[in-house]
Amino acid sequence: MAKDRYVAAKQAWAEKQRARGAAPRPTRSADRLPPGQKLTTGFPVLDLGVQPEIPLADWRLKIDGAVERPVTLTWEDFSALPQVEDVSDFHCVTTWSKYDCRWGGVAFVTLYELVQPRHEAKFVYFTSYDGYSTNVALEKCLDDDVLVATRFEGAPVSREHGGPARVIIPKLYAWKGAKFIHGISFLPEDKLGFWEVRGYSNTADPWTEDRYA
Ligand SMILES: Nc1nc2c(c(=O)[nH]1)N[C@H]1C(S)=C(S)[C@@H](COP(=O)(O)O)O[C@H]1N2
Ligand SMILES: [Mo]
Repeated sequence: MAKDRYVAAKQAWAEKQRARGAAPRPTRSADRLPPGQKLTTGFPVLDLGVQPEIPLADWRLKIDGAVERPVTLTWEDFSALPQVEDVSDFHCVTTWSKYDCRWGGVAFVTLYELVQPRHEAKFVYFTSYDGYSTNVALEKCLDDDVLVATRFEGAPVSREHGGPARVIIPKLYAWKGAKFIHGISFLPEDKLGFWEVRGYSNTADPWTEDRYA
């Protein structure tokens, strides 16, 4: 199952990379705003009251758990991985949505490929430099629009928006995307994150208004 998703995502990424610059982006459907959401043109900031300052020389991304090859990446290591760019919509559970966010960074599937999760890995647990955490089913992370982003609209992701690097999972409410990312663990069993233990939905689908558990 995860393998099929993985292959499909790799294929979709290849197609997107090929199409970039060649063809204009197809017009999206008119009903792209999920129920109960309002469109914003600004970019609100949501955090736990801490915006950690992480010098790039000190930044690390540890990827471990049920994987064949756990790694701890430096900024240099991370920057040497294949970089992609993707435009997606952003939906916050507090009812604002932002269209056409252009993120750049490393596709989640690239990290998946790097560490080689074992077959028992079914969930992903993300941890951040500000003490935040969140959890997502592995198959949701393998969609072709999921990335660990270091760039927003062509510039480095700002500290308030989760720089140096943050996770983007466009199809889920944005609390599932950890800012200030520090660790990614592949787990056989699910483990609830910061908001998930505080009553937020574990699945977080904006299209079904799956806000609270
Ligand atoms: N590390 C960390 N990541 C986080 C959060 C946080 O408080 N800390 N808030 C989440 C929530 S609730 C949302 S809506 C988005 C907000 O991202 P933004 O501040 O760039 O709008 O980040 C998510 N990721
Ligand atoms: Mo949020």
